[in-house]
Amino acid sequence: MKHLLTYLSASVVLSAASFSAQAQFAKTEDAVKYRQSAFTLMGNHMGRLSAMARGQAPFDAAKAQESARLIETLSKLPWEAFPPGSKTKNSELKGDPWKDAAEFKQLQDKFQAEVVKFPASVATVEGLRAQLAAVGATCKACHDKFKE
Ligand code: ASC
Repeated sequence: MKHLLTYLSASVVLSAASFSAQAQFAKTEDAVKYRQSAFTLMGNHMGRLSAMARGQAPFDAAKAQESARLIETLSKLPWEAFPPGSKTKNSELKGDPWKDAAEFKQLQDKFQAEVVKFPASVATVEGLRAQLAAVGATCKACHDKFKE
């Protein structure tokens, strides 16, 4: 019994180790889905904020802050889900973010630098408009280079 338990706990440790060695995704398509899920959710919340900024939805500071905080959290997720070569037919990638890794990282950093200011900037509709434009510009800079 003791040997069995030792064996079982060793296997759990080993499979956990091999899971992390494969970087969190068993298949390339899992990584693509993971990063696209994060982008889809960010896009949804950017859309809610954009509707308030344009007056298509009533401005609500609490809702705006909730969306801004979610975008801040979600903005951290996609980047580990770009394993080398994960340009698939579903991936909407253009260019080569692995060859141009420094530029890809710089575009992510600029995006995150604006996103961290988001929650504090949406207390007024003017603040929301200004920071939505700043964040959107960093989305666009990366999309222009790397998104189909
Ligand atoms: C958004 C959104 C994007 C970016 C991009 C900025 O609101 O969903 O993908 O801003 O359109 O140009």
